[in-house]
Amino acid sequence: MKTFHRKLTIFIAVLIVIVCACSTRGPVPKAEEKSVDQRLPASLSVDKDPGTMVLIPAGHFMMGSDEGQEDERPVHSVYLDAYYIDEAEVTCSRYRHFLTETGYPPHPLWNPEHDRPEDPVVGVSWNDAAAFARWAGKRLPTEAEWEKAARGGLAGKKYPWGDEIDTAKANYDSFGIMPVKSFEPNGFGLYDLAGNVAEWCEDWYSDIYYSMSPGDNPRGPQLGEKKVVRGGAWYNNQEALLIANRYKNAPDLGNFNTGFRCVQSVHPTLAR
Ligand SMILES: [Ca+2]
Ligand SMILES: [Ca+2]
Repeated sequence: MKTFHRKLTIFIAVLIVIVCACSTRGPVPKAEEKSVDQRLPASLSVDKDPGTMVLIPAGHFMMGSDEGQEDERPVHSVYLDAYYIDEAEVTCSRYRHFLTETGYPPHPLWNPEHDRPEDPVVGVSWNDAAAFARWAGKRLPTEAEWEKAARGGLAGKKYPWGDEIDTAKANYDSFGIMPVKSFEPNGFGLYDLAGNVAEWCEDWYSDIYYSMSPGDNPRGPQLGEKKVVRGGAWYNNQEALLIANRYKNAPDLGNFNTGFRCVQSVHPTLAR
């Protein structure tokens, strides 16, 4: 009888352990996806170009707008792997460092006597921006990476902070460039996605790309004539600053309105 009682006690104990183990198991795939991002540092900077980069977690977002221009339609779901993006536009100070280190030829609008160090660099062609990014061990953002970053974790909003805009929120309708980070950051801690200087993206531009875009880490059309430019600039009106607004320019041309920021893919060793 004693033996029977002992066996019964052991059986109940084992049963309790099994029940507890089962009840503490959460939804496994979701928990695993989250834990990869949780192991990554929230921000980092690289030695060559020590501007702060912010982690944008892996996941889906809705890209485009059904209320904007034809090339912003249709709104479609896009999944992106985690990546890091510069919190600010590349400054004159950062660009000067690149020129000094590499001997890369300065663009025609480069004017070190008059350029303030914390102003975003302008006058850079897409080729110049891509050369800077390569040197820094970074790259230009895909159009989807730029838009996800600009949305700051909000869904379906017109601007990086919401639907209303005024000149206390961004540099537009103004008389010139302002130092980076002159306005509040968005929900991801990123500055000046809307306004100040427009920003080069990696992708070739196509007005019909959204109707054929892959849903998983889209990289733009294979070929094109112009590169995507996003975010609007200091001289633009508020319509140009809409997150979904798409613009483009020839890759060998620079102007007074366009600069860039860089991204970096999550290094496999960091994600482990
Ligand atoms: Ca900008
Ligand atoms: Ca447009």
